[in-house]
Amino acid sequence: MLLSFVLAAAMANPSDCDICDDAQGAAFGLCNAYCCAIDCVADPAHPSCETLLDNYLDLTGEYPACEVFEVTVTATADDRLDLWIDGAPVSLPNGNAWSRSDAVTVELNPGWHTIAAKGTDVARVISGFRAEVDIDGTLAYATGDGSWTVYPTYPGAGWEQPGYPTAGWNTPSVCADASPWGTYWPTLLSGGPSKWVWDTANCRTLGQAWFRLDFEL
Ligand SMILES: [Ca+2]
Ligand SMILES: [Ca+2]
Repeated sequence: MLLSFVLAAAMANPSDCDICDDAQGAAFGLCNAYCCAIDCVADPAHPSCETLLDNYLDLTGEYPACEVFEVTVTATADDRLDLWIDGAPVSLPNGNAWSRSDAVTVELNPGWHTIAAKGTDVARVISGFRAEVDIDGTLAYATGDGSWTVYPTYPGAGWEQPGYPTAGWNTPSVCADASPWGTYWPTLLSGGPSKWVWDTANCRTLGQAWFRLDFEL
């Protein structure tokens, strides 16, 4: 009965919200009720939200569109960056170019997520990792803000996977002297709030460093 009322309310104002336009049939009704008529993102404690979400998940196997986050990772490392999002490797056209960042956008659902990055130096001058993470177009995390963790030696198999235990990992150090990078700031990161970081503030240890950002949406 409540669900019928909610669906009727959603259908009464279909133009108020177009985020569910890609959903079909019953899924459209459930999405519209969840995202628009009630706005469960703003009012998750509403008594109908849990049922609506369960029904939508059962019907489609996916979250309603208003519970999908657009996450953009912009990053580079001196000299090489390898990147994983939720354990899956990401192809980086500029992975071997320290002065050029890559920007990768993925859609993620509510819950915990992991961005993993391996920085590799090729024994040249200085080493560093730099990254910014936007959620739905707003900067959420940047290297140097204390949100990342780092491990100075190979952490072991599965280190890039969600749920990998990071006890004993450290907060990356902001590189004390960024002058070797001069004015060659990586494109897309230029002027951003991120800092060059590594496992020590010296940033002359070269070698490799392993980074993780575990965050909840
Ligand atoms: Ca790069
Ligand atoms: Ca280097």
